[in-house]
Amino acid sequence: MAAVKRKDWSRYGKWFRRILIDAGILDYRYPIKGCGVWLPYGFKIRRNVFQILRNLLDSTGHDETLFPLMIPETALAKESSHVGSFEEECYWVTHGGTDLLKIKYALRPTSETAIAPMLKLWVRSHADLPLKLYQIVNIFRYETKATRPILRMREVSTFKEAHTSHATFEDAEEQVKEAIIVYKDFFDAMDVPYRISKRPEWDKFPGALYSVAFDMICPDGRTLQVGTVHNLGQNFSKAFDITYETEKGEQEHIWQTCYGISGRAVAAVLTVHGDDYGVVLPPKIAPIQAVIIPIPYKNKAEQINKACKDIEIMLKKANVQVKLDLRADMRPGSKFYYWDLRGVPIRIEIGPKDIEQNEATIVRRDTLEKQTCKISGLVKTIQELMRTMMKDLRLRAWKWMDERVHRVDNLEDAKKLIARKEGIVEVLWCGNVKCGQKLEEVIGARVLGVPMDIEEKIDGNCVICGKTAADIIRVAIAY
Ligand code: P5A
Ligand code: ZN
Repeated sequence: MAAVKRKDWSRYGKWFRRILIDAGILDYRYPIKGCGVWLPYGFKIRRNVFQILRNLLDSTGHDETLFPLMIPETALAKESSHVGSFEEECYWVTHGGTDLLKIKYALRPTSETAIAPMLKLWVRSHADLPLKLYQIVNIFRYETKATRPILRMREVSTFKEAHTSHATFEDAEEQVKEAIIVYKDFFDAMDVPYRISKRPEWDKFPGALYSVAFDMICPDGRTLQVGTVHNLGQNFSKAFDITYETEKGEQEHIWQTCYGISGRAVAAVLTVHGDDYGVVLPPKIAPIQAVIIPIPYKNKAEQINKACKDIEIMLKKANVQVKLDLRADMRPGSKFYYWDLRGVPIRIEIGPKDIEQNEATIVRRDTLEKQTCKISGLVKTIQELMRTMMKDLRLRAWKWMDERVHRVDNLEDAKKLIARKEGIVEVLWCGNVKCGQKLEEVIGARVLGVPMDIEEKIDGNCVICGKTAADIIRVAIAY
C-alpha cells in the first residue's frame, strides 16, 4: 500500500481501486461490468453511513417504503423529458421465461415513475399532504461513460431516494430547503466537505424544474457529485394526473420533490480522509473503533493476553466498538499494517513494558501519533481521542477543500487552474445559457452551477460576454 501516493493526479483512481479490494470493501471483479460485491467489512461501513442518513430522514418525518424493481414502459414513458433521458439508460426486461412480454419492463433507473401511479391512488385530499417517502434500494443505469467501482456503477446497489408530495409550490420549495439541511447534516456527520450549487438548465434532472447538487473534490482535483435535490414542480403530477382536493373543494395537481444519495457517499468518506497507508475512518462510522494488539514477549505472553482481554471487556462496557486481535500466526507489525489499511481509528498496543507500568500505548490512525496512558484512564482517553480526531479530520478536510475553490476574474486564470487540475473555479456570469455553455467549451470543464452556499453581492462582468454579471458560476472537471 505504502507505494501508492494518492495525491498524484493519475494515481487517485488506482489508489481507490486498491483500497476497495485490499481493505475488504468492494470486489469489482463480478462478471458483469458495472456491478460489484460489497464485502463484509465494506458492508459494515456502508451500513453505518446509511444508518446516519436513515436516522436523519426518520427524524424529519420521512417514512421508509419499498417499491417494486420493475417499471412498465407505459409508466416510464408518461413524463416526456424523463423518458427521453432515461430510455437509453434503462435495462429492459422483455421476456418472462420464453414468452415475449406485451409491455416491456424497465429495471428502475430511479423511482419517480414507479411511485407516481401509486400516489394517484393514495392522495385524495389536502389532509393527505405532505407525504414524504423514501427507500434505500438498488437501481440500474446502463451508464455509457466509463464505469468505476462505487463511483459510477451500472447496478447502483445502494441508492437512497426520497420522494415528497405537497399541496403548494411554496411547500415544495420548503421541502427542498429541508432536504438540503438533511444532506448537510449527513455529510457533516462524516466530516465530508462539499459545495452546494444549483445546476444549470442544461444539466438538471430529467423532469425537474431545477436541481441542486452537492459536490466534493477528489485528490486528483476532479469533483464528484455526491447528492442531488430536485424540485419536480407539477411535471410528474400532470403527466400522471395526480390530484388532491383543496380545502375549497377544487381538484389541484400535487407539487413534488425528490432527492437522492448513492453509495458514492461511502466513496466520499474513503476518499476525503484516506492516505498513503489506506483508509482513515471517522470514529462515528468505523465498524471497529479501536483494535487491541498484544506485543508478545517470551514468557509474558499469557499475562499480556489477559491484560488485553480485560481492556476489551472494559471498552465494550463503555460502548466502544473494539476488536482484540489475537491471531497467533501474525506478527504485531503485520497487524498494524492490516488495521491501518482498514482505517481503524485507534490502535492499542500492550507489550511487556506496558504491563509493568500498568499502561497502554495508543496510536491514532489519522496522524499515527503515539501516546501512553494509564490503563485506569484508558476509556476516558480513548473517548476524548475519538472526539479530537473527528474535530481534526473535519478541520483538515474542509481546509483542503477550501484551498481548492478559486475565485478568478478572467478566463485565462480560470483556464490555467482547470488545466492544472486545481479543483473548482468560480467566475462571474451574466446568466445567459449560451455564455454558460461557451464557458464549458472554452475552458474544457463542466459548469457545476450557481453557489447555493454563499451569499454575496455580485459586482463585475461576465467572463464570456463582458456584460453585467448576474451570478457567480462554478466550473470544474467532474467525474
Ligand atoms: C433523486 C432521487 C435522482 O435519481 N431521483 C430519485 C433523483 N437523482 S440523480 O442525481 O440522478 O441521482 C442521485 C445521486 O445518485 C448518484 N448516482 C450514482 N452513483 C453511483 N453510480 C451511478 N451510476 C450513479 N448515478 C447517480 C449521484 O451522486 C447522484 O447525485
Ligand atoms: Zn455572458
